[in-house]
Amino acid sequence: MTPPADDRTRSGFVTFVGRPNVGKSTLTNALVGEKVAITSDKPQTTRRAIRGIVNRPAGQLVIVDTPGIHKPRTLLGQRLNDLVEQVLGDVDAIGFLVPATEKVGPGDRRIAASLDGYPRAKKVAIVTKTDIASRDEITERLMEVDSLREDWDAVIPLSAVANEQLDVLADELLTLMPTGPALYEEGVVTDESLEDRIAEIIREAALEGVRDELPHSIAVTIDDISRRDEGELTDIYANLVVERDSQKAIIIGHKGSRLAAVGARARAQIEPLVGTKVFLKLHVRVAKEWQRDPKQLGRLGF
Ligand SMILES: Nc1nc2c(ncn2[C@@H]2O[C@H](COP(=O)(O)OP(=O)(O)OP(=O)(O)O)[C@@H](O)[C@H]2O)c(=O)[nH]1
Ligand SMILES: [Mg+2]
Repeated sequence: MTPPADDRTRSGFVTFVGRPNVGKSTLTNALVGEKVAITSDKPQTTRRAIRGIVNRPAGQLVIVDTPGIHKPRTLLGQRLNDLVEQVLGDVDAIGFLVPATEKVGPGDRRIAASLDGYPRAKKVAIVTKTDIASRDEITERLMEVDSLREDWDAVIPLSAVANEQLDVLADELLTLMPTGPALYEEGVVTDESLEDRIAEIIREAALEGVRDELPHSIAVTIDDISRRDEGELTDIYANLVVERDSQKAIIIGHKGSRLAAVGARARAQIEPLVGTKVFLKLHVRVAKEWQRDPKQLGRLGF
């Protein structure tokens, strides 16, 4: 069979936006079918614009997962919001996410209204987390979201965790894309570098079980990745960066127990990614108030 001509397939860029923690990254991963973006129950997990590629018979979606939009309290927060704005200016469609379990609030309204600034992009409202919402909640949320804008191309309820209605969303988004050939080769799921993916996996492991301000204070850098033992082992030297000495003590834990658990969790995910056994050496480093310091932010890639 000959593949369909380019003018019969569609391809383009979609970004998911919404408050922190609404499920943008979880949805990105579910559509891609592989974890390309880390997720957590802490707000502001995503700090980069991460591309996930979705291939379907009718075409290709390049999903750009973005940080949650919030009232910034640090320079980092400001830069993350700016990043979202930049991405929004470039995409063919915007998926605006609201969880079925929470009433639409001022933050959601502000984000929905800000989409006026992107007249070229198609707009789809997505009510997420339907697996943990009641029927009444879902209906109420669909109505609330529907009334936020007049120009939704679609309003779709779904669950990324329970895999409900994901095909409906993917099909709808594809119909909104321009015609054209695939933008990434088949088999490619993201254009994130291996180093960045590893750093993110370590950060995700470090986010588990920490509270309050600490999740925001954690950053990860990689010093070195190298193979040894005829390529059967990968050595990874990484830094867990925090903002204060007190946080360093928490991250390390009693006799290093917390840090060891973080390393074990991260390694379990890194090994299948690199395809070898991994020796992971984590070093905890303090960069005072890095979230507010332009120089430090630059060094950490923001
Ligand atoms: N039950 C349920 N939980 C979900 C669903 N989608 C996301 N979650 C959970 O919601 C939390 C936040 O998910 P993320 O995907 O990290 O949210 P996000 O919008 O990317 O968050 P930021 O990157 O911080 O802006 C995690 O604990 C997810 O497991 C869903 O469809 N159902
Ligand atoms: Mg995210």
